[in-house]
Order: sequence, then structure tokens, then C-alpha cells
Amino acid sequence: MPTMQDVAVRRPRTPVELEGLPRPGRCLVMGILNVTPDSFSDGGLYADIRCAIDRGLGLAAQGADIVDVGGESTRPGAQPVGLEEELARTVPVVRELAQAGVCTSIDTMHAPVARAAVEAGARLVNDVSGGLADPAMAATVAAAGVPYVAMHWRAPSREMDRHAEYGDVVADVIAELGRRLWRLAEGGVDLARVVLDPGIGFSKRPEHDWALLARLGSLQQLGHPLLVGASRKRFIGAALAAGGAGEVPPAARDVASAAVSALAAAEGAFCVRVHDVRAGLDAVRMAAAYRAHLDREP
Ligand code: PMM
Repeated sequence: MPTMQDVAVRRPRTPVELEGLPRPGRCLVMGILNVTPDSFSDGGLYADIRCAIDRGLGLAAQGADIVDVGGESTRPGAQPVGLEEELARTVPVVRELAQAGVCTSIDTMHAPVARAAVEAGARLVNDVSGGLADPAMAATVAAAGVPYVAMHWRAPSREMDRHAEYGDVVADVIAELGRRLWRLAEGGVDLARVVLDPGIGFSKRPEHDWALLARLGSLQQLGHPLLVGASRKRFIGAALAAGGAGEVPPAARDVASAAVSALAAAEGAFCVRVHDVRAGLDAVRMAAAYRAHLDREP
């Protein structure tokens, strides 16, 4: 039986705040903007970029606290795109959104892309590899002085499914993220700016994703704000199918994704990364109202 003290530890009363990021007093909502050819038209890069900027402005208008710009797909099996291509896809989008006053983050594993995006106005670097893919990332983030999301990652997308073996997934992810923190600090990163992410769907099977979500409070032992990126992922499709909904394609998983965002925010997540910003925002608002009542318990 958990004691009242355990509950207080699992659910911190004061939302974490990070320099340079919005402070709405609830879990942040990060809207996903993937500038990848399969995301938009096939009318060439310029058309894709114009379309991406409009989409980013739209996400901000819907209430996204952060718009996360990515130019390389990290889906299972995805192939790398090359540095020049990734820069060309993301930097103009970040620049224009930042100039319009939108808080943007750059979703990249590559230090040169992170550096160029921060120069263009990105206020956060979101690295799904937590610094493992590019040894120059720690020094780049240290020099940039912006918040940094370090996600739990074991291998590139094309081979990540082969690395989904765990003893106790929560303990293993905590240990591996702990080692990442150590290496980032050695690389000069100010750990007060580091957000951790369990890496939902990355080298994880559905049972691993659920265990990490259900025990998010344990990951808070590491003492860092947590970001959860569950939106539209395979484990949601699997749970819907197991519950009798049949095969639900990714684009039809937004209601279920919002439910997962509410669960993550209720467990104390600092930020949720979502495709459907309106639904995500409502979800975290419900979680904030729920948590406010938990906090009133004697
Ligand atoms: N997932 C994806 C891409 N970037 N970033 C973080 N921090 N956490 C995630 O879980 C994450 C991410 C892949 O999802 P997508 O293909 O739907 O963007």
C-alpha cells in the first residue's frame, strides 16, 4: 500500500518550468510538425515547406505550447535522409515560425541540424537518441544553452525493433537514462535544462510502453521533467484492436491518443507530444483539474 508521502512524491504539486519555454501551469502540449515528404504534398520541397509553415501556424493557433519541427522520420524501419536534406526541410520552417512568435523545437539526432535550428530561433532541442546518435550533440546543446529532451533510445529506426529486450523495462530505462545523464553532464550539458523521455515505441513492444506509462512516477526518481510521445503509436492501435475496435489506422487514433495524454499528464508528465493539439490540450486540462483535486486531499 503506498503511503500519502509516496503519493505526494509521485505527483509533484508545482508544475516544472524551464527557461525559454511557455509556463501555462499545466502539462505542456507539443504539436508535431513532420516536414517529411510523406507528410505533405509531393509537389517538391518549396511546396512542402510553405505547407509545413502553415501547418505549424495552425498548430500554434490551436493552442500548441511548442511546435516540434522534424525533417527525418523516426518511424520503425525508416531510413536516414542525409544532413543537407534535413537542414533544408527544417531550418526555414523553424525560422519562419520563430519569427511569427511560435515557440518551436527541433526534432533531430544531428548536432549540425540542432545548431542551425537554434540559430534560426528554436527554443528546445528534441533528440530521440539522447545524444547517442551524434557524439557532437552534447557540446552543441551545451553551447546553445537551450532545454534539451533526451529520449531513451537503443538503435536507429531501421533496426530498433531488434533491441526490444528488457528484464524489467522500467528499471532498465531508468538505468539507461541515468547513464545518458552522466554522459551529457560530462559533455558540458547543464542538467537543469534536461527533460527525459521514456521513448514510447522506440525499441519497445506494447507491454513495455504500457509499463512505462503506468509507472511514470518511477521515472520521476531521476529528478527531471518527463516528456511523453505516445500519439498514434502502435501500442495504441494494439490496445484498440484488443478492446474490439478492429484495425485502427494511425490517423484514426487521436481520441485514444488524447486519453493516453490525460493519463500521462495525470501521472505528472511535463509535456505530451501530440498530432491532434486541440484534443491534447483538452486532455491535459482535464488532468490539471483532476490533479488539483488530488492535491486538496488532506
Ligand atoms: N516520437 C517520434 C518522434 N519524435 N520525440 C520525442 N521526444 N518523443 C517521442 O516519443 C518521439 C519524438 C516518432 O513519432 P512520429 O513519427 O509520430 O513523429
